[in-house]
Amino acid sequence: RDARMEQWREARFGMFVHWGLYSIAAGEWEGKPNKQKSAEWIQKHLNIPADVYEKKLYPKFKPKADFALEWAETAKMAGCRYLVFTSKHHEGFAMHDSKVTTFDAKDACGRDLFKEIVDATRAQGLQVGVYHSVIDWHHPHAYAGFGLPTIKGVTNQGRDNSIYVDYLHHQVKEIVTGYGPIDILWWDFSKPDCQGESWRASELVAMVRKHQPHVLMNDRLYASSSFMTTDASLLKSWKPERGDFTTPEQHVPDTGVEGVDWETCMTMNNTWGYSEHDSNWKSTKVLLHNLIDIVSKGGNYLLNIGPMPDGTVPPASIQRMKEIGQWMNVNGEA
Ligand code: FUL
Repeated sequence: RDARMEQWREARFGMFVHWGLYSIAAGEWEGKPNKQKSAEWIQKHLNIPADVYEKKLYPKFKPKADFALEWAETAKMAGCRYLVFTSKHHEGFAMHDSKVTTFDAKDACGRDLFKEIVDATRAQGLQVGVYHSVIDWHHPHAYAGFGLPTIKGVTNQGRDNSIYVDYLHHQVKEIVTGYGPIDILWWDFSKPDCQGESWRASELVAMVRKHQPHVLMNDRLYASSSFMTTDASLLKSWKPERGDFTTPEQHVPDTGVEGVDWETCMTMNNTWGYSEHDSNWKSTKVLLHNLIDIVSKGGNYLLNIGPMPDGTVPPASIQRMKEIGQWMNVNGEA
């Protein structure tokens, strides 16, 4: 494991990218702003049925040429050594060319965006990370106890989750066999009532390892509260059989813990997915302070950008990444 972890540990700083159909909604539905954080959750927050969501957003998905180059160049400019992008978020829309659904980029816009992103990332010399949601609000058989019934009129009645889990495994197999080496698989996420074998996790992990022996995986196929709290004792209770590293979310643990690899993921404003209603940007100074704090405690920092509907990186994010890069040029390691 240590040999596999080496590059990742040395990398220290990565760029996270949340981009999907939710980016088109941009934190608003029929003129109504989503008041909650996390614009990528709009479908759930505003109780939008999957077919209504698809009908409205899918036809509008028209990425610009070379958006992936812009992402990879932004990461490189900031001094990131890896990039993790959403191949599928909870909404269920897949960036790769999937043979088991038409709810994917290839069918929506005629392009395999997964390939475009992986190629651009590699071309900049960055490690490739894939965020893949095991939660799926689109698949008709998926249920997971993530409040699915809170979307009005949707219940788990008549759903056979094992059909969805087959689909999940199939899509992951397409990803790990179709695009060359993948460095990181970033699963998201589980809760006590749906975790581990609910996803047939051991089989899934074994299949991934067979095709990608060196890939690193986070621990979110298993429920864990460590990603929601600052208490380092939760890092201490972490169990390595859950994955290669753990993922405190939106915070920096009080201290690092010997033997536990961890990565803080964080937004620059309040949302992961793009929102026109969120301008609560952290300053570059705060972001750099976090980076230094994290690195000094032995962790990695995965800093998020939420591109606009056509893939353009918001100017406020570009500016911060640029300033971080300037600081890195003067103070960072070679
Ligand atoms: C969370 C997700 O629900 C958010 O939308 C985001 O992707 C974050 C990194 O993980 O658990």
